[in-house]
Amino acid sequence: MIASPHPAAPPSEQRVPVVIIGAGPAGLTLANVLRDASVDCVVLESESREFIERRPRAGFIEEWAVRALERHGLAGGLLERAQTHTECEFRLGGRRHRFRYTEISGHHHFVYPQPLLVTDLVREYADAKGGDIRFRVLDVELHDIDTEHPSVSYTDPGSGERRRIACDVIAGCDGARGVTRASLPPQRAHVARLDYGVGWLALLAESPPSSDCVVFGVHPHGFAAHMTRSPQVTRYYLQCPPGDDPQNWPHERVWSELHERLSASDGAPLTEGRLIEKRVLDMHNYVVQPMVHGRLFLAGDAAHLVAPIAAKGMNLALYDALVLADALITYYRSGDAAGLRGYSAACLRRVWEYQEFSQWFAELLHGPSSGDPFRAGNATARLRRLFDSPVAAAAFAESYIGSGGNSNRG
Ligand code: RFL
Repeated sequence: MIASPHPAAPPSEQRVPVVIIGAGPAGLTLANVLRDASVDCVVLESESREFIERRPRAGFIEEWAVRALERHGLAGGLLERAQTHTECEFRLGGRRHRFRYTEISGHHHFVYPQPLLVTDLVREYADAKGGDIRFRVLDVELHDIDTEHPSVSYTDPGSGERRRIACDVIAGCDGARGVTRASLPPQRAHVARLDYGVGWLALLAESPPSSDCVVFGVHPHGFAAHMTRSPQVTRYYLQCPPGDDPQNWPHERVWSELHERLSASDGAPLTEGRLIEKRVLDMHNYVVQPMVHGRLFLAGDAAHLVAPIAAKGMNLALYDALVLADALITYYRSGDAAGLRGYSAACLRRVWEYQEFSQWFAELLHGPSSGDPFRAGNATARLRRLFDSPVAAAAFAESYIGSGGNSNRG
């Protein structure tokens, strides 16, 4: 793998060791770590800098991931501004059940909106380190990924000219709807997929949090959740039919269902606010196996999607990026390609741990409203066990905070 020396690139063509497609958490983390190790790379991003620095998404980052970013000097803003969360709460039958996972596991979550993390990572890579990142590129295409001479071409948004970059490795970090996964030959792309058959209405409300922790509402109408994002903005979810139209959920209906599904006799009422994001996500997961095809290394959502049930996707994206960065740096320093050969297996182990937990957790949340008394009974037993059995509680805490299984990356 990656053994033979490259011919010089034709003059019209640029050449770098690594082309990274996508400037999300995975691509930007990889780019920063490679740049620190003097492994040259170019990042190609289809959106503008302003757009990616505002795109709302994740908020919950696991402690191991923050510590790994910190070791690479990438957690300054996060450590300064993030909140920490140590507990979550389940509400059902009008009662609150606190789950103190930090007390059990010794680890906590950091809450830091994804756009802030992306802003920090772009600033560090492009402004502080002078890294090459090209925004608003069009029509990215991958070439010869099965050969020792892969390349990436794209249309320059300013000149309209087609450009080509020859490289050793392409890192496919372009998310769930990118071009890299779609470039895999169909006979080589083994995609394992799970559809939950439910939708989630993902909401961002311009209102302060109504609880000091994540609240999961388990209700016969469907699941609901409250998650802090910042002192001014709160994320809410409402289970809905898959493919539902967000227009079916006007302000009054959203708040009435949230009040109903998150009600607790001894809980503070929700603070309502203007809904600034309202979209329906059809809950599904997928995993591409293996995550490497020739010279194309997939990372993050390009390789696997975990429905945001247990807030895992960005954490996995960071994990992949750190494993890939380690493997590439070792390869360029010593010629040792073992890390690159082991990349897919190393990542997939954690990916499947997180997928399994997400599915288990989804059933706990969705079972009671499934209309199937057997699933509802099982889900209730699952939830009760968390509060009745210290062993079950410890297992849940470990998976929820993501501290178990593989060794964590530095
Ligand atoms: P991203 O963040 O999607 O970044 C991919 C980048 O690639 C660009 N791109 C292209 N660039 C060039 N050419 C092309 N053809 C391209 N096509 C796309 C895109 O513009 C983009 O900039 O992928 P990455 O880096 O793998 O990161 C994954 C995470 O973004 C994702 O897993 C999380 O947001 C998932 N997620 C959560 N994860 C957590 O760990 N904790 C959470 O609390 C959490 N909450 C969430 C979430 C995802 C959500 N949605 C929207 C599905 C909450 C929500 C509502």
